[in-house]
Amino acid sequence: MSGTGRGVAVAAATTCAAVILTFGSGCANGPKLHVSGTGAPKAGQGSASASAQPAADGVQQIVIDTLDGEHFKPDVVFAHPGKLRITITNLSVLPHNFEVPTLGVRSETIFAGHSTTVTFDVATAGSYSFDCGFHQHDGMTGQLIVS
Ligand SMILES: [Cu+2]
Repeated sequence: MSGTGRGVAVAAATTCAAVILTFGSGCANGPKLHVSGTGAPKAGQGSASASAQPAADGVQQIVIDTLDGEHFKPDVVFAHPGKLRITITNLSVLPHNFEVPTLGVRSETIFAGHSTTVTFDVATAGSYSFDCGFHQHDGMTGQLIVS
């Protein structure tokens, strides 16, 4: 089921925010798991950057919040080549999703108060744009920077 080493593998799992607790149970970094918002916000945009961190199972992971005003936070995510697990938590009232078009990644729709996790492999360093398929035209975009 892992699909490691062969292109892009996408797995999605849905729960209501409880998925964060699941991750936390096996993570030595506990309180640091929720790393969104560690960057410096830009005026008027709420822009922030954060780095994916290895979980107990060695997979890089990060939590991205979707906020009112059609923003991702963080909207600049740093990671290293390899497997990446992203949990998107929808803190806004609108439904959102998470897409990395150039990697063929697209989460299911995430409704208010819910979370979804996508896991995929990024083999090549580079800058990958991500977006919400519903609101990308409203500027709900971000950058995944793999180096
Ligand atoms: Cu959206």
